[in-house]
Amino acid sequence: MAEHPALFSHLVAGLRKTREAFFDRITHLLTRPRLDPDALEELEEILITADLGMPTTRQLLDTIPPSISEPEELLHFLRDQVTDILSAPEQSIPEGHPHVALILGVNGVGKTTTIGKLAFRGIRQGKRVLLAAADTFRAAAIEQLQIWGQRAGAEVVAHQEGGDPAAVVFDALQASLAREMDLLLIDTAGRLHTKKNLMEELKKIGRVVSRNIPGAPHETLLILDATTGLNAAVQVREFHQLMGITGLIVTKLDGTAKGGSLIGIVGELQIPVRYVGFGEGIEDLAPFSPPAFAAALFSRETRPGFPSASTPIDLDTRDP
Ligand SMILES: Nc1nc2c(ncn2[C@@H]2O[C@H](COP(=O)(O)OP(=O)(O)OP(=O)(O)O)[C@@H](O)[C@H]2O)c(=O)[nH]1
Ligand SMILES: [Mg+2]
Repeated sequence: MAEHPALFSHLVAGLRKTREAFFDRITHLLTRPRLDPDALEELEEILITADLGMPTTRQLLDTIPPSISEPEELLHFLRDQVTDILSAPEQSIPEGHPHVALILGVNGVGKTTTIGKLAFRGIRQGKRVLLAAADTFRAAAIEQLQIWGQRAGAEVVAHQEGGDPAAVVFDALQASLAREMDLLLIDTAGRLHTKKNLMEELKKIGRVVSRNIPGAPHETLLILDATTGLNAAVQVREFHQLMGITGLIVTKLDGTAKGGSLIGIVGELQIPVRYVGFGEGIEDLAPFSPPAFAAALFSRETRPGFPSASTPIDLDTRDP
């Protein structure tokens, strides 16, 4: 599809910092003539520093076949392994009409911005998209979502600040049925996974959704800020335990060298990444495709055998 090459080069650009801190170090390491134990030790250090975490680092190192002696071969091997790790979790998404996606995460990770981007994407695909302003807690959160709604061309259901988020969600569910929406995106207030009462509020929202639309929410998406690195794993565990996270969206990849943490988190927790965000603009979001992500990390325009930024890579285009 026409958007793929452009989107891919956008992703390559967004991952620049991670690539510099991680894969450029690996390619530097590979200027050694042979893969001796010293080189492997250095590789281990690079992977750990890049926030892949111990289990995933070990997994990668332990699977390097002894037959590999050429540095270039190692790079190909690592790229394939990273693709495999990222592809491992099951990725099935139930159909729904409207398709209801509940968006969760700790404060400031990019939930509202991501909803704006997702809405824009859906509308560009010809969908009818409704947004639910269920962050009634933070001042100006409702207005912020309304601004994103305007930018994207999506309608917004909102109540007053301080209102009951579950009541907003109820109204939005009814409206999305009545107005025959294709996609309902529910914005929620940022909350720390350690705050019990706020986490209970999420459960209540979840109950309202499932009672009003059978099979919904079709997706419960946890937003992670890539700058948090591997420390975000605890958020995934806690939110998953409570709400059953079906997918992750990793934002702010453009501002961090810690993009490698995504590999560690997926490797360890086996929850698929659905989208990645790499900028504040409405188009700075790509559906997550493991081969495209691995290729973007390892892409070397001047190096033969590596996909360049202009190589069309099939980015996944599943809904929403
Ligand atoms: N560079 C960059 N900034 C981002 C990205 N996504 C979001 N942001 C910025 O992160 C900040 C917080 O974004 P919000 O969308 O308000 O985050 P939130 O999770 O809704 O925040 P709360 O509702 O307060 O919990 C804003 O300044 C966004 O512009 C991204 O992919 N890249
Ligand atoms: Mg928000």
